[in-house]
Amino acid sequence: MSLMFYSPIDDPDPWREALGAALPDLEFRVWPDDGPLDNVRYTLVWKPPIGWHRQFPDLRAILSLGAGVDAIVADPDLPPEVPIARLRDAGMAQQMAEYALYGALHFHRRMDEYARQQGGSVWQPLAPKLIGERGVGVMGLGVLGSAAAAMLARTGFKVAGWSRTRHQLDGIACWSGFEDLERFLAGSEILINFLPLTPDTLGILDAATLVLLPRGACIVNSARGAHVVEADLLAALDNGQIRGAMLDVFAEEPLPALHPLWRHPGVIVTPHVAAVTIASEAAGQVIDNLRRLRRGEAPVGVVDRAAGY
Ligand code: NDP
Ligand code: OXD
Repeated sequence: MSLMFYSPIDDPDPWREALGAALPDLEFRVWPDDGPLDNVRYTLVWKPPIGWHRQFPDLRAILSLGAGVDAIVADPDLPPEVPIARLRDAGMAQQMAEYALYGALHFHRRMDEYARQQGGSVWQPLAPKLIGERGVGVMGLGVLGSAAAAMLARTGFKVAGWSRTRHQLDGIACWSGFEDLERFLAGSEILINFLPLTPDTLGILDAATLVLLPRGACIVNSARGAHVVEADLLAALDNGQIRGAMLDVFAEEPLPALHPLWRHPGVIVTPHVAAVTIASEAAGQVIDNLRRLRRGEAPVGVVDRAAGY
């Protein structure tokens, strides 16, 4: 019985070591290899190619190396009965909250504007705003969004959150559903995205929604590039509707060298590092799920295929 590891970015060695120590009778294999395909019971994957899972006739579960599973569920050939389990936090919530806090403080304290002033040797104090009056909107109040929202609220920001179903979180004004989106966006001077990429959220930040933010709002996108219609964001940056954007994720990754977002003065680019899967933090969750599966139990963090996350 074996587990097949596939990732274009993750080093398999710490995973082989951790899983080998905890489950010595489970063969750990790294794609591509020339072993038999019919004894692969589990896969541990990041961005597997479409159609890749089809080759394992006796697959029992797909374990994601990430929190987001859009690249896995995009495969129309996945066997419907095979559960997909995603990582829940696994060391990412703290990293994500730090990224969000950094972005929120950067724009709240007008560091983007001071950086531009510095380029022209301009010494010009700008009006401050009290942190408790600065509206920060958190899109997605799941594992990562709720951790970030809590950290932002503890820091003193006026935090609102938006999710599919209604949440109740201390110190955070909670909105839900598309019927609340306009009111949520209207109070978001800094908007931070933690949504999963699903058919409902694809392109959610486009000209029609960006215009609902207060004029001069700033955006932090640490979820998925395809949430943002990049041409609409560039237009909103150019016309001043959006003052600045800190972007970790892009429709095409790596961001192509000639893409205008690289050079836009209002944009900070980071290379999909807001929250990274660290094997030493995440392996315990994967091992726990493999033990559950081998006992015939459902894994933790099963993706709702109909909802897409
Ligand atoms: P969760 O599934 O825990 O949370 C998702 C949240 O989004 C939930 O609150 C959910 O609402 C909400 N949501 C889903 N669909 C809608 C919708 N149509 N309208 C409104 N709200 C919606 O995910 P995580 O917090 O673990 O992860 C979020 C995303 O972060 C991942 O999917 C991934 O894309 C991204 N990510 C990015 C990383 C990076 O380094 N850049 C690293 C890790 C993750 P409800 O609570 O009602 O279900
Ligand atoms: C994830 C990611 O989804 O790193 O975990 O983007």
